[in-house]
Amino acid sequence: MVGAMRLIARRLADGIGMAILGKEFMKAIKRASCVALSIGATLAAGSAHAVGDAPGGPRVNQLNFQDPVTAVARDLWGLHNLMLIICTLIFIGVFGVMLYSIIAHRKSKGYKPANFHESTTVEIVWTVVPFLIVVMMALPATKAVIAMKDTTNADLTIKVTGYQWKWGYDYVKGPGEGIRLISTLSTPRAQVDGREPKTDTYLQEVDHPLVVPVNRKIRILTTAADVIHSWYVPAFGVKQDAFPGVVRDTWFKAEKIGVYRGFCTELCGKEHAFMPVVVNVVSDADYAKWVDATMKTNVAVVEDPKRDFSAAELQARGEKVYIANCAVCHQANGKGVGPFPALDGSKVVNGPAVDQIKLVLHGKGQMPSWQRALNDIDIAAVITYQRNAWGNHTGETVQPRDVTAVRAGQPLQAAAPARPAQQQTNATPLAARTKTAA
Ligand code: HEC
Ligand SMILES: [Cu+2]
Repeated sequence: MVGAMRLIARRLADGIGMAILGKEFMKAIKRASCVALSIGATLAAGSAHAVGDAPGGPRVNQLNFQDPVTAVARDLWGLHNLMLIICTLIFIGVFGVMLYSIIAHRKSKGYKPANFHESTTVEIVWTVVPFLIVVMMALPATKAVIAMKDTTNADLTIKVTGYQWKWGYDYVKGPGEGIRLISTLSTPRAQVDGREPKTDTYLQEVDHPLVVPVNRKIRILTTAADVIHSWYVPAFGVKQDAFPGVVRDTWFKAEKIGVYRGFCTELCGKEHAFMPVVVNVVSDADYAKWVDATMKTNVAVVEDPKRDFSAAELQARGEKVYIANCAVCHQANGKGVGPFPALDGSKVVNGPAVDQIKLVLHGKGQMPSWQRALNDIDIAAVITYQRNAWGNHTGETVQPRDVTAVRAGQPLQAAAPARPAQQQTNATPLAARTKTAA
């Protein structure tokens, strides 16, 4: 019965619609509703997939703030609740009086409205009462803001640099001084593309998390190398914009050992959603151990960009740098995709090395500049890798000091910049290079 009625109604609507809008338009509407239906079905299927709480991140269906682990985050939580209570009380008060007046003094009961103008008493009351409420709200809020800005007496100072699209961490003062980390998303692309099931830390995991000791005051200096980013860790109550050319600061003192997750909160381009923040809070002893181990392997501290690197070393390192930074656009197989050119067989990659170094350092069009995001060793390694990967067989290595030279605008050691015909020799063959170094 209902079905039949619905059918009639639809026929009627179709008829009217067609008369008014024409046949083509109705077809388009039907097609659109089909698409909407199938999107709905896909979403429903997706939500059937079990998702768990992200350890150190938000819980499933979490509505309130993340559990605070710093004094500032607790202050924020308290302020949030205080404001909510004040707003709720005002809401109940105002609407209570209003509803009561509307119902109790309604015209049908024979009430005659009062008809007065300018009551000084009322005007004073409705100025003074909100003023007191605002002061009541502003006092604790000001206290919290002042506490957030007090970055003095830090145990450890870390500079956080936002890059499109990763975070750089430089330990500039305190234990671990000199350590430099580049923190890149470690969720495999296959999960993003839906070829693999998503884990609970989907898009909230990185290769090198920031590591800090528990119960120590950590001062964070934020800056950016390209566009504005923002460093945000909800459990710490810390959110600080990172501007290119400007240094801002903030701090936190985590009171509980654990992993905490946040993200970039300033729309910074295409991969904005792919630069999470992960902070590992560890005990003093574990921190000392970590510093020790990291100092031994950390690029900036121990490795000397002036020394000669072996081809195998550069190749192995270059592959890692490539996968972490370049494969997004140029693809892991070097074949490129859409507007991103293939590097396999590319004229630039198989041409003079100096041109490739310049391009990677400075970027071009959609190709980002890497001069600040990667150090000279990484750039030399990734270029060496590209020149000898897939179908490219130049047999050449590019040494970190070549990159240093190009950065400084100097010619390469073996280069003869005055004679373009000799440009090909900019990249010394592997064998020759090894000999000159010996
Ligand atoms: C955001 C996408 C993107 C990323 C990430 C990226 N590139 Fe590129 N790359 C491009 C685009 C686009 C071009 C073409 C530039 C042009 O010619 O206008 C290009 C060109 C190149 C070329 C020249 C290829 C040719 O034949 O013209 C090289 C070499 C290169 N990129 C190396 C790298 C390296 C090394 C990395 C990683 C450190 C990297 N790219 C990361 C987008 C990207
Ligand atoms: Cu960002």
